[in-house]
Amino acid sequence: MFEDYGDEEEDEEEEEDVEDDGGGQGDSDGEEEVGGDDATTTISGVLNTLSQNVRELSLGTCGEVPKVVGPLSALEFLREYVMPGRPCIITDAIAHWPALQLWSSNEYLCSKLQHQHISLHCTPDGRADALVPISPLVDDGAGSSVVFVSALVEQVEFPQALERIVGGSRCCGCLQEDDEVAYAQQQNGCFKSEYSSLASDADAHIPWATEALGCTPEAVNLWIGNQRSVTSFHKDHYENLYAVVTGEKHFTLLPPTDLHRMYIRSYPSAHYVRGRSSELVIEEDRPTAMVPWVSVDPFPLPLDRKEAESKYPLYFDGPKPFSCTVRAGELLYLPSMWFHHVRQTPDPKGPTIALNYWYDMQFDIKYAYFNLLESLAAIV
Ligand SMILES: O=C(O)CCC(=O)C(=O)O
Repeated sequence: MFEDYGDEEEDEEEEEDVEDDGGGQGDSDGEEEVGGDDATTTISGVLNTLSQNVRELSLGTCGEVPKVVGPLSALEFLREYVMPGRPCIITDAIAHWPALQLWSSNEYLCSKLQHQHISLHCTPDGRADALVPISPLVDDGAGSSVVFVSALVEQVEFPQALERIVGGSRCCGCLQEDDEVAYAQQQNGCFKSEYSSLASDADAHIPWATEALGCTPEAVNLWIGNQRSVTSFHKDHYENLYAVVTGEKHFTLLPPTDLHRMYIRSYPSAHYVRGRSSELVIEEDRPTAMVPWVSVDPFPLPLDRKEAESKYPLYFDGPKPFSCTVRAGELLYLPSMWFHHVRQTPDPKGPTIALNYWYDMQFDIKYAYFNLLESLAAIV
């Protein structure tokens, strides 16, 4: 996720270009009108019109993600979903996986992965790769600033990792609000490496998707989390087939044509480290690096809601996002470049477990249009 918005140099260049054009981010007064109404004469008006047209012509305006019975034929998948870039939930596509029965048993998982070390992503509150306000060490009068923080990744033997994820290390066996949150979410094709002993429980690829997309997956990732693990809004340069095996995942989705509603800004990058009492503390990256990231949190705390609405009106006052819950046994097709924010509800007996297949996207004319959009959105 981290590198999805391009490298720093490119972003610095983009910002310089914006300044050269005389337009600052968030300054719509500088926009030039060319005559006619706002929907066709200002950049933000044109972007809103594009987003609305795409909904009306292709995606639908109700914000629902269609559910279809699988497995799909390669042709139907390509024609109905991949080419128009429309998400869908496919039922009955993974019903044959032994994982659907086996992975709701923590004992089974621990026996298969008894001595296996896995990468565990640790945060104080479940928000990895997310924006966090920090207070300066010295009060310079500027108040707090916001940094982009990555999780601390620890190598832990699977049985201990699972215990930390589900909160079993507590005497009552349940997670407390002030516990740190552990999320197994290594995104480097970990299913084939860290979890190779589970390989026979699920397919190595989704056959009709492989046929439609003309390649095997670039990465297959396993996700094991709890109700406090949240993935902040971002997009990926992959076609994503996301299978839920236990529990439920709640997706909030926006199409690439809503980019201007995401308020992408550059933030200093930071990471969590262990402090003196082994608590997680934020350390800014040195040398300083800036990460372009979506500013919008779609679910602010009730106390912060008003402020969020006034800072990000294009998001909160605009068309509602597409949202869906993907249940155990279902497969979500998440088209490349769609913004997604993910929450989860665990299985009553254990964590939420999902397996996702990232297929390379086509870097074609749609991608070129998206880059154009990115440049335009930076001006408004
Ligand atoms: O399941 C999650 O927490 C995030 C999934 C995601 O971002 C992805 O599959 O690209």
